[in-house]
Amino acid sequence: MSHIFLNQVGFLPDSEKKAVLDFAADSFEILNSKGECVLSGKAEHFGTDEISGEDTFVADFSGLKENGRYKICAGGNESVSFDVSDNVYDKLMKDICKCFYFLRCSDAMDKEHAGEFYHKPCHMTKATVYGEDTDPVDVCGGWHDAGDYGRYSTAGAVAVAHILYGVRYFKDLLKVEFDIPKVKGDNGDLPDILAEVKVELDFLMKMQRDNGGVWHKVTTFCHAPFVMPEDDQEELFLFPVSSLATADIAAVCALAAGVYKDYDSKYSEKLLEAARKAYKWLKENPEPVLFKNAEGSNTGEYGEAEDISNRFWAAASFYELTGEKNYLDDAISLKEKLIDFDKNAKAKGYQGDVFTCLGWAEVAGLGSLSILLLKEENELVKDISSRFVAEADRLVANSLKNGFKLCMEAKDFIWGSNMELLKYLMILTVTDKVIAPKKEYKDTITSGIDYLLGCNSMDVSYVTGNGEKAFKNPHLRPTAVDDIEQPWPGLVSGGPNVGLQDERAKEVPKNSPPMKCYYDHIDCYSLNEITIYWNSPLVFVMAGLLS
Ligand code: G3I
Ligand code: 9MR
Ligand code: ZN
Repeated sequence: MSHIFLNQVGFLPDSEKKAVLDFAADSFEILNSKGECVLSGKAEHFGTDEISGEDTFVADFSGLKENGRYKICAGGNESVSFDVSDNVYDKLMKDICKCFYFLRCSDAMDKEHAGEFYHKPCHMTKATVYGEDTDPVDVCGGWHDAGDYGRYSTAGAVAVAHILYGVRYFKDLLKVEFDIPKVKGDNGDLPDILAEVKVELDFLMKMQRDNGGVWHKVTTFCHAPFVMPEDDQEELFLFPVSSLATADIAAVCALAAGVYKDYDSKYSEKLLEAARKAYKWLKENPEPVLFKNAEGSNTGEYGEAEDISNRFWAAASFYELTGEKNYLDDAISLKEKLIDFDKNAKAKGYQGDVFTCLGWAEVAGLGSLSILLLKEENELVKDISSRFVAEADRLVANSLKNGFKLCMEAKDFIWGSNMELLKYLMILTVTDKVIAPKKEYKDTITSGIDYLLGCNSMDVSYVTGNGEKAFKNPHLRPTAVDDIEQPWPGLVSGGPNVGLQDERAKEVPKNSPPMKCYYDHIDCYSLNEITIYWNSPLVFVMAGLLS
């Protein structure tokens, strides 16, 4: 069967526009909604590559700038309809933000705002402190992490960070409205995005012990079966404090203190106090306290090889907030320490420069985002800037190696590959917007969004409800059991993963190319789960794209 792969949502009028064909066509035509041809051209042969498994032909129709709904036709094949408009991503933006509301835990949801996706109060019992004989603790609130019902401190901090850095870099994100309950601030209602993020911040602060250390996670001992959240009634456990969680909470609360200052000064002070307590704990505990699951427990581990990147993020975030020199000194010495660690690391969970890593494990890049917000020119700012430029150039070079102009390599197709992509798009966005604007960066971002929304050899949009062939079967417990035909819109799939790390994934044909190691099946947690920190980088990237 022949395919015309393209972004199934559509394009901004001034962006590059292309479709990728897996067949040769003498010409292609763009038809408007009346069926009239408004543009034609020839699809150029690109050839094969290492990731897509296709011999590709590229139809460039960047000249199409007029608002409207169109299709592309070539060689007797017709694409899905797509739009060209300044508002083309408005629905997507609302959807990807509203997802966090649908993932709310406890009793923070109401029928008016949740509609058919409402769930009853869940996980309201106090949590047992694992391995200790202390009183159970109230840690109600926050967002469910993903397809499972765990709540994990580092994952939560990173998701919040993507969004709040989005707010810091791109103010218009504060204008996005997505129909959630209003929350009062100092001068009227908080912007929706800050009201939603506050839900997770409130929870993250509850995860802090009196001595400043932060519990790594709160989950049942093992993953719940496929049930609604209110029916998951097993005992909740708070698993041990880690320096990873403590540093991430120090960093994100300092970041948030700066953001909420202008909207709710008392809340900002509370955040700052939590951040300072966490930082003090880090100083008192200079040795890494990493994390391993308790014997027999199978909920998310979120293990990391080092805590230096987390401490670097905390120091950088504090320096950006306070301007106090001791934090800059800390950031500089942690940077040297991380460079040393990185040099000797055997298995690296990332490609490229560690100071551009924006994931749940390596978070030094989040520290870099704080450094790049500084209004001063110092050696650290210069060094981080040049690392971002080098990484952005590496990504542009990657994009020239395949017909999809995708900035990924074969080794990026791991569990959560769509996040690998989105982290790259964040780097390109920051480099393009605040360091060294370049058309190539912008075009590579566009190609990445195109890939996510359907211009890929799976011919699928990886965002639910967005695109005619959007994936429909996320590994997401409520979706599995709620008897509603479609999942809620705006969920980002983990995406192709050559590791095929679950039973159902073994049904993917052997030796499939990286881009095709995917299956839209509810069982496929290693290919098709959703998480808060796969949605959050898309919020950042879209905010940049629309600014
Ligand atoms: O670091 C190695 C790298 O060196 C190697 O080249 C590559 C090849 O497979 O693998 C890399 O490690 C992968 C790691 O993610 C990188 O981030 C592992 O194989 C892979 O198993 C691991 O997957 C993580 C998964 O949990 C299993 O631990 C995902 O990143 C992470 O997003 C996911 O998180 C889960 C939570 O545990 C529970 N909640 C849902 C959530 C999403 O699935
Ligand atoms: O549903 C779980 C998913 O959220 C996790 O990412 C994944 C890896 O930790 O585990 C899933 O739960 C599976 C469990 O680990 C093993 N039995 C099957 C569960 C999914 O049906
Ligand atoms: Zn819950």
